[in-house]
This record gives sequence, structure tokens and C-alpha cells, in this order.
Amino acid sequence: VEAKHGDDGKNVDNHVKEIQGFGPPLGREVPESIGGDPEKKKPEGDDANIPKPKKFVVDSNSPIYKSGDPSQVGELGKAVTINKNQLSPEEKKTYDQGFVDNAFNQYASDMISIHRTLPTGVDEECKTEKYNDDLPDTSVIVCFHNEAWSVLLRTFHSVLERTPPHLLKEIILVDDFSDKEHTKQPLDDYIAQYPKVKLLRLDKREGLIRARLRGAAMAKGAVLTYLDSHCECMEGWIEPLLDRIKRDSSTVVCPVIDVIDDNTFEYHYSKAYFTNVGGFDWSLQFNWHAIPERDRKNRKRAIDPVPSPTMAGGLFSIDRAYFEKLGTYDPGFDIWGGENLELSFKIWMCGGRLEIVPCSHVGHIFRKRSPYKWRTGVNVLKKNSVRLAEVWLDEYKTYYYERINNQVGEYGDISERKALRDRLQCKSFKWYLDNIFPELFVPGDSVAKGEVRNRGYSKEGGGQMCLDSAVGEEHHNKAVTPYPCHAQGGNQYWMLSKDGEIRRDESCVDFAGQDVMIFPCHGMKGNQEWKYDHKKNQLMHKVTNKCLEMTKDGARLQMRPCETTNEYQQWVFKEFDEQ
Ligand code: LR7
Ligand code: MN
Repeated sequence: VEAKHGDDGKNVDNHVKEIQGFGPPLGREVPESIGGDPEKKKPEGDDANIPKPKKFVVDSNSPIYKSGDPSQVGELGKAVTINKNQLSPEEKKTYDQGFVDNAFNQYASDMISIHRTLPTGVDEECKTEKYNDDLPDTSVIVCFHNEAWSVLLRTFHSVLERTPPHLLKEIILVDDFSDKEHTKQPLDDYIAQYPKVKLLRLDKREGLIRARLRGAAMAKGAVLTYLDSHCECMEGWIEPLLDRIKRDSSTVVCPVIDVIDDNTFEYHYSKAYFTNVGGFDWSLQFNWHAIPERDRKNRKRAIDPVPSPTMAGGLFSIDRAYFEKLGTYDPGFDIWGGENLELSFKIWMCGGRLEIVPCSHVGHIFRKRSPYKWRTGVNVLKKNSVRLAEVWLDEYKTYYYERINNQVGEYGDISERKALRDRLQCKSFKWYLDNIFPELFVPGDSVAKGEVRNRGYSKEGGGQMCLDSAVGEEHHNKAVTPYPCHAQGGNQYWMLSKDGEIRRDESCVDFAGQDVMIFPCHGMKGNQEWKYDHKKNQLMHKVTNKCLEMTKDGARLQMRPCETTNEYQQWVFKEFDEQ
């Protein structure tokens, strides 16, 4: 999506000229061979395919190091729009490489001041909030792996410049074994100007989770605050967080995470009224949802802190001693993922509280793919999630296991983590679901679940077909199709709820007269109510009285008058509960 120009009515031509006027943006990897003939410099033999070494050039005259120039692009968090067609071939290459390396528009970031200003139209009520004037100080820990120069610098400058000095004990940058040149000497030289910024270099790739623990181990602040390495903190971000911890050190707090556009770097401030809270689904994926009614009705003001069943993971503050008491993160977790749910569950289950604080705002660059190299061969995320399920989910772990077809794999020793849970005398996962996240649909309440296999044989593929669809917001309004049964769970795992919904997580199979589609579950039956006849194996749609049928070629689903002998109308749920 080509975002619109941020502010005025300047046409694209002018805008591009303005951008080009900056000269080569600073903080850029430039090929060593720039200006020379790249062919001549090609190494010989086996090394011929290794990319040319890059040299990092710091142009200290670049305007990105200056602040207070309101005419510069991206100020006030506005979008930077680049018309790629107007770039020179060399610039185009740099532009594309920026996306390859980071999965965001590094070229745009490299044009924006690392001290840029952010939107001013913030919630009025937050401006007059008063906080305790004896707040604890914090260490801000930022782990990174090859983060882009301008983005990393913008992250820590936003902390440095928008945190009152007496509250900022230090900023700890943890370099998780980056190999890009700008993360070496140039970074050492740069941070040498700022005594509060410390740099810890790991001598092997540890992954985000262990990197965070290493940062915590050297931190001196009363509170630990974690940020991703591509964030921008707004003025006044820290006080509302520390205030909650000052009141109760077992409260763990998250700022509102505003979206920084991965293409234009536009900062989208999210008003308190729209604050979302964290949840999760039974594939143990984090998700966002609206504040539930039961909390909404207790709220006096939109800016009041709101309890959240889970946290996104990257941005939060926690009392240092409390984090230790909770056993920090499971050190058996690898690289990335699952740590946010582990911490969330144990905060609630072991007597603490997790909140989102609407007056605290930090922007984060959300991207569509992960730009790093991952160790292949191990499903890291699954291993972490299985450890999490084993330790914290009690009998509910089976719902996750069904989603991965019970292929739990090797997950290592978890006795220490179970001992921790006993020691802290934490409550059950059932307590957590009943009290903290009652909105979550629990598969145990369903009538039937598992794959839904059609008894007919696909004329085309020859095999048996199953109901198959991805779910979630991006998939709503898309047709559900048959797909060869793979017995892996995943997109073929469905639940038939007591209300007759065929659902996975918050998505339901819906028929409104056209295609059989995926739609957000609304809980009002209607187009989402199905009646499963276990004897005839028919899935009858209540309001239309029609039966779900697979076409003979196995390509589509259709709704037809019910016929008892038609195998293409017969569906078998893997598990069916007689009562
Ligand atoms: O090997 C690595 N070593 C690292 O140090 C891989 C990553 N990292 C760093 C990286 O530079 C970044 O600062 O770890 C941080 C997180 O990695 P991202 O930004 O690539 O991933 P993400 O934004 O999708 O991360 C979300 O999920 C992660 C895994 O569970 C962590 O919990 C992140 O902190 C989390 N980010 C957020 O919560 C920000 C809001 C996103 C949402 C929702
Ligand atoms: Mn991130």
C-alpha cells in the first residue's frame, strides 16, 4: 500500500526532490566497490558467490543527526512517501536491499531524524494525570540482532530524550551476535557519547529470550523495562508505567503499542478509547481483542489502566525483584516465541497482575515477515509452546496438543519449572480461564472436534477430503474449501460448539446464501448455526435447512437439499461426544 503523503499538498515531484536533496542518507551500508567496476573486484574460486563486503559510512553532516528541524521528513510522526520510479538505479538497489535486510523500509528510515518528533494530538486526559513523585528508576533493555542503524539509534534516543534522567538508570543494549558492520565499531563510537548507554555483546547467537536474561543480569535499576529494537517512545511514556509498579510491585505493565508503518514510518497514535487487551488461542498464539464487557462496565475513564490476560511480549516494565521471584523466563526456551505467554500466565496465576496503561505510548514497527536467519531443523516455537503447556496449562494442554496432532516432540527437562510453580503456590489454569480470560472458547465445551472428513472420494485427487481453512481476521469472508486430509490438525482442526458453531478460535463457518465462508463468531446462531446428525453424518444448516456438500471433484463446498444416501453430504468428526 503506497501511503499518502504525510502533511501538506506537495506533489510527488517536489517531494522526491526534497528527499534527494538530503544526499545519501546516513547510516547506510555501501558497497566497497562503489564507483569502481564491480566485476573486477569479484573474488575468485569458491568465494565467487559470497556477497561483496560492505563498508559502513557515517556521514555526520546528514540531517538525520539533527533535531528540531520541523521541515524534515517524518517529523511529527508523519509518513514518508517515496516514489520509487524517480530513484536512480543505484538508489533503487539500496531501497530494495533495505527491505530484504529488515522487512521494513530502511531507505525511508534513513531519511528521518533519529530525534524526530511524534504526533501531538494525544489524549487530553493524559496530559493532566498526576503521578507519584517518588517513582522507582528503571533500566531499559533493548536486545537486537542486526537492527538497522537509524532505527536502533532512533529507539534509544527516544528513550534517552523522553525519560526523565532521574528515572532512567541506564539503557542496556544487548547485541545478540549481530554481524553487520554498523553494529561494531561505529556503534561503539556512537554510544561512547552517552554514559547511560551500555552495550553488552553476546559471543554467540542466543536468541531474544536468553539475550533479555543477560541484560537483566547486569541491570541496576529497580524496574526492568524491555523494548524491541525498532521502537519510538512518546513523551511521558514511562511515568504512568512506573506509577503502577510503585503502587504494587507485583503489577506488570505494558504501554499501548502504537503502529509505526513498516513502509512509510508513519506513527499511528492509538487513542485510549480504542485500547485493546491481549489474549491467546489454542495454538498458543498471542492475539488482540477489545476490552471485554465485564471490565468495560467497571471503567470510569478510558485512560484507566486495564487488566490484560496476556502481553504481546516485547514492551513491558516489571519490578526487577518481582521478575526474579517469578523465575524470569524459562531458560529452556529457545530464540523467540512463547515467552510472552509464559510470563503472562504466571503473573496472573502466581498472584500478580498484568495491565495495559493507556497513557503510556510506545511505537513499534510491525512487519510482515521475520528478516533474520533461523536455525533450521528445529521447530523452536513449538518446543517453547510445549514446555509452556506442560508447566502451566494443566489438563488444558491437550487442547494445544490436538492442534499440533499430538506431535509434542522433544521438549527437554521441565522439572525445575514445575518446582517453581509449586514453590510459588500458583493457582490452576482453570482458575486463570474462569477469572482472567472467561471469554476464551474452551474446546472441552464442544460437542465434536478434530478433522471433519467427507465420506465421498474426490474424483480429481482420488482421496478423502477434509474441511480446511486458515482462520483469523485476514481470512474472514473467504470461502472454506475441501483439502486432502492430512491428519496434522492445523487448518483442519474444527470444533462443533454447543450452540452449533463450527469454529476454530474466534472464527466460524458461516453460510449467508452464497459460499460457505469463514466469519468472526458472533454467538447469535443465525447463519452460524449447524446441526450435526451423528447417525446420518449430515451437517445441516439450521436457517436454510440445507446440507453441507462437497462437489464431486472435491474442489468446492455447496449447500444442497439434504439427501440421506449422498456420501458427499456425509461428514465425520474425528471425535464426537455422545451426550
Ligand atoms: O535472535 C534474535 N535475537 C534478538 O535479539 C531475534 C530477535 N532479536 C530481537 C530483535 O532485534 C527485536 O528487538 O528481539 C526483538 C523481537 O524480535 P522481532 O521484533 O523480530 O519480533 P516481533 O516484533 O514479532 O516480536 C514479538 O514476539 C516476540 C517473540 O515472542 C517477542 O516477544 C517480541 O518482543 C514481540 N514484540 C512485541 O511484543 C512488540 C509488539 C508486537 C506485537 C503484537
Ligand atoms: Mn518487534
